[in-house]
Formats: sequence, C-alpha cells, structure tokens
Amino acid sequence: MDTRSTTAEDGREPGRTAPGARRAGQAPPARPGIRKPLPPRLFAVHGTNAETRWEALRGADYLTPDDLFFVRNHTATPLIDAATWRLTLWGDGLDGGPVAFTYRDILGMPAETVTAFIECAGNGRVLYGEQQGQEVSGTPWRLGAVGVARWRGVRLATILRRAGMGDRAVALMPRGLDADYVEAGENLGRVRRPLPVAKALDDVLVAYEMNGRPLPPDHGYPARLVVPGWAGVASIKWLGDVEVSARPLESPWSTRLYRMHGPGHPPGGGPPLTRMGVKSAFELPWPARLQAGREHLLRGRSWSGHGRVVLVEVSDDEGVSWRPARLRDDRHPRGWVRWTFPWTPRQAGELRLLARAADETGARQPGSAACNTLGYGFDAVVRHPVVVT
Ligand SMILES: Nc1nc2c(c(=O)[nH]1)N[C@H]1C(S)=C(S)[C@@H](COP(=O)(O)O)O[C@H]1N2
Ligand SMILES: [Mo]
Repeated sequence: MDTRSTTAEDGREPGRTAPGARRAGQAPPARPGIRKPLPPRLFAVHGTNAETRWEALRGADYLTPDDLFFVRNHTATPLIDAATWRLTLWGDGLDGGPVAFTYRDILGMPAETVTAFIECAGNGRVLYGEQQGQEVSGTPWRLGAVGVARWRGVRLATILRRAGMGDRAVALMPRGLDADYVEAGENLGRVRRPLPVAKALDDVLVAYEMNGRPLPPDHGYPARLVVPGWAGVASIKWLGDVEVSARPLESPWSTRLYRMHGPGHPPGGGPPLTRMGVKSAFELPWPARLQAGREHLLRGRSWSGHGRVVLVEVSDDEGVSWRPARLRDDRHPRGWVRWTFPWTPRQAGELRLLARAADETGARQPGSAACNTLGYGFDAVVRHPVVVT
C-alpha cells in the first residue's frame, strides 16, 4: 500500500542541514516542518520535533495550551483541506467494501470528550545518558514530550460499527496522511501502527477538537486518534485511513520501533509499547536557580498511563527522606495531577530535587529505568539540578 515515490525530505528539516550550521544560542531555524511559532522561551527544538519547556508551564492551567503543546513529527505537518478530506475504512475485516466518511459525517456523529495526556514513548530519553550513563539513540527529549488536552470527537468504536466491522476483525492499522518517513535512506512508508481491536473499542477517540477548538494543523487537523494512556505514537495524527483486518498486522512502528531492544530484552525486542509508566516533573528550568533562606513554592505535575496518581513525594537529600507534596486537582483518570511543595533551601550550593509518584494501581517510579537501545520508557525518579544562590 505504501508508495515509494515520495520522501520525507522536503528541505525544511533542520536535522538534515549541514552539521555546525547552527551555532549554540542562536534561534532555531524558522521551519522545522512545524507550523506554529516555536519561541525558544517555550520550546526546545530537536530536528522536526519541539519540546515543551517545563518552566513555561509554571503556574499554568491544568490543560496544556495549544501553543505550548509539544510536537512530535516524523516528517512535517501537512496542510489538509477538511472539505476534501476523507477517513476511509477498508480491509477484509469489514462485512462490506471500503467506507469513506467526510469531515461533516464525523461532526454529525455522537461526540464525546476525554481529558488525556499524550506523551512520546521517548520522553525522558536524554536522562538515560545524563542520569544513568547509558548510551541510547533518538530525539533527546528531557521531560517535555508530554501534554494534557481536552479532546473532543467520535469514539473509534462508533466509526468501526458504522463501517461494518465484522467479528472476523482482529487488527486495525490507522495511518496518517503526512509524507513517507525515510530513516537512514530506507522508506518506511506513512506513519502507521497496529492498534488492537480491544483498545480501539474501549476508549479510543477520533478527535477533531483540542481544548475547545478545531485541532491545530500540528496536532492532526482535521482529525487524529487519541489513544489514552498509551505511547503517543498510537495517537495517529492527520488520520487518513484505517485498515480493518481479519489477520494480525504489523508495521516498522510495531516491529522495530517502539519496542525495547538490547541487553535484558528478548531477541527482536520486547512487545510493542502500549501503556506509559509513572512520571513526575518540576515546573522549573533545568537547572533551576533558587535563593537560599526563603520559601519557594515548588510546583510540578505527575501522571501515569495506568491510572490516577494518588501520591507524590519530594526529596532534597538524594532520596534519603521524602515528604508528601500537596495534590491540587481532581484527578482525571487519563490526565495528570498538579502538585505543590513549599521548600526553603538553607544554604548556597548545588543539589538535586527529586519527585516520585505512585498511581492507584500501585505502580510507582523506580530508582532507575530499564535501559534499551532506543531509549523508550524512562520512568525513573528524575534528579532535577538546582543551584541555590
Ligand atoms: N501521522 C502521524 N501521526 C503521529 C506522528 C507522526 O509523525 N505522524 N507522531 C506520533 C508520535 S511519535 C507522537 S509522540 C504523537 C505526538 O503528538 P503531538 O505532536 O500532537 O504532540 O503523535 C503521533 N502521531
Ligand atoms: Mo512519540
């Protein structure tokens, strides 16, 4: 099904410009294939991707504003005309032939909203190196490849039913309309990843609104999947078609990418990544600078792909002692919780602040994360560097 004639190289990807072309401290190139403005105050740009700066979330609302939400693009944001866009369902798992829905059809179906985080499976990747001394490859996210939005759309289950999905169907393959992804000269085709039917029928949304407005182009306009709790790659943007199959399906995003590879993992990698682990982040610059001898109200957020966060604790002595943070929100089961922690550093010097969370299923953050060559799933307690002045 994949055409091999187009490539991801559209000349706008700064990751492909000559090494050294960008000097440290210089503003990032204007067009990493992302349409919205990426002021350095709000984002760190990595190639075709933009990472939210946690200090920009300081004191912000529960929902990540659209203009602050991280962007993970394999290639570049396409501009799609909703008037001619179609969502096509096809494959031998349908009782009839292919079915195409228009934007208007989708808007006319019963709508639901869900407040959920989307988080890249590689969020925290740079910490395998910085904190665990392990070498991994991939986009060097710190902790800003996550955001929470209120998504509105139609349940994928509704669309599958209207398309005539039969009992034979065992696998789905949602696919984006962005350009083919070319990795080290190999064309992997358009971004697509198998989605188990059980998850699709449970809580997956075909979303057309983010935080009360039509999806911005960078986040999947006119429609994207939202797969709550799962690695962000499942939440296919610019959704164009879904294959409904009577046989299991695979793609490079389920066989090679988004699996744990390396020592300690099965040959060929662990199972395709699904739920995200438990994480916490301070709404502070990296490193943070704070004055000694006065009280600071530290703020942060914690989240888990397994369920509500019920406990967050903070340590300023390398994890010897922990004190509970105050949780500030009614916890959305698929979102995050904001917390505060009053803290008075006694003397000038360098130290690390640690935050750790536990969720309602009993899942907690480990002291170290399970290393894997592609650097997925960093869920360890993060040591946030602080300079006390
Ligand atoms: N079509 C398409 N869908 C995609 C991607 C992509 O590059 N193309 N990136 C995926 C990945 S890896 C992540 S983490 C999320 C990021 O969603 P966001 O850019 O809206 O934050 O989108 C997913 N959906
Ligand atoms: Mo991702």
